[in-house]
Amino acid sequence: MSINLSLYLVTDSTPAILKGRDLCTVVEEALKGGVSIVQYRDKTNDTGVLVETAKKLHAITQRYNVPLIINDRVDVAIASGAEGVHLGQDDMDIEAAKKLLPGNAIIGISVSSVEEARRAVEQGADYLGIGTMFATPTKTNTKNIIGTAGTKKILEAIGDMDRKVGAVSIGGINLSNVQRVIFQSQASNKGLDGVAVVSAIMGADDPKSAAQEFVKRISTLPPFA
Ligand code: TZP
Ligand code: MG
Repeated sequence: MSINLSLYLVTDSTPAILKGRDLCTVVEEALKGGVSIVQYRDKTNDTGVLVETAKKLHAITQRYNVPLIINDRVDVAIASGAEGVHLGQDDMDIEAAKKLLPGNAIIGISVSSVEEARRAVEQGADYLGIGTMFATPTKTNTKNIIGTAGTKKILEAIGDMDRKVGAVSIGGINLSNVQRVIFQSQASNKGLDGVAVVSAIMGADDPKSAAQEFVKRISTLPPFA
């Protein structure tokens, strides 16, 4: 399966972001606006709600032919029929996840250093979520703010490995900085395949038009295949 990482929506179910709106409605608006992949990220609800919500989201993403990725939870990915998982450095390792998931599952992992990135590529990650780009109120317990300079170093290192792996940047990315993020992160041998966004789409008053604006601004990016 080729994965289009160009505009990667990460969900957030907190009241500050949803502002009384329904999660599925907000995600569907973002899909109408052109997000190319969706990650269900929910750090608060219990397992039953996670599976139920993941199934609802999956029914929607399938209509847009967009993969659904589940944050942290391999079990929820399997139970909901989602296309993949996104793991953190403290979650189940990639090799263990591969044993549980179907062979064609997409596995992504968060990395913030060259060492973490090299290890993830060696273990067969399909894509890396590289961050934290900029400090963000959405996730305040981030270890490392790496900026475009740190992101570029990671891209250079994985470009040198000459393996098929996607790369998205995450953290504080919005309509005002997205083009600079892409441009300044470009290494000699690899650029970003996309950007991951939470609040600038999920928290927008009009998530569809926010996504459309992102698509316009990143449309020069080649899709990851
Ligand atoms: N991982 C690193 S930063 C972040 C995650 C999940 C949150 C990014 O949110 P926003 O609102 O796009 O800055
Ligand atoms: Mg995690």
